[in-house]
Amino acid sequence: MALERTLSIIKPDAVAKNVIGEIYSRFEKAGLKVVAAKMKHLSRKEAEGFYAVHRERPFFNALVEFMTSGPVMIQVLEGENAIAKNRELMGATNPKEAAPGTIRADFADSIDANAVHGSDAPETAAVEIAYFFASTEIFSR
Ligand code: RTP
Ligand code: MG
Repeated sequence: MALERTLSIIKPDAVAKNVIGEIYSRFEKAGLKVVAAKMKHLSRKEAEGFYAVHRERPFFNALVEFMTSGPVMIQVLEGENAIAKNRELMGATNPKEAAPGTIRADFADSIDANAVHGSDAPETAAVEIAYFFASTEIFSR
């Protein structure tokens, strides 16, 4: 098993619901460590750049609108199998399909307002982490 890093974002809906701590607690209980974190209100440009892979998708505008609607909490998680482990904790993209006990099942309202983001592969994790954090802002433990 590999020690990995992944980028996690607590989206505006979950920040507004005041569940940052509850979500961090799930990361910690699963053995994931928060090794970098910042709260930020994304500009349109930042959100568009972050989700550039989805540029041509029909939901792109709604996604950017939503991601810029309020502050987000951005963190790097580190641990064994961090990428898959985080995706497991998050649950399916659509909260209606998310397994009971997952973050999206418990805190998400819709496929747009779905509480969290998590990198989906080692390559995207590396790009997404570098998008928000300088290496001096990450504290491996
Ligand atoms: P994320 O990137 O945010 O972690 O979510 P994900 O991997 O589970 O889903 P992805 O396919 O990467 O889509 C990114 C975000 O776009 C919104 N979406 N809307 N209306 C739709 O059909 C639709 N599909 C995706 C979701 O908010 C999703 O998190
Ligand atoms: Mg994705």
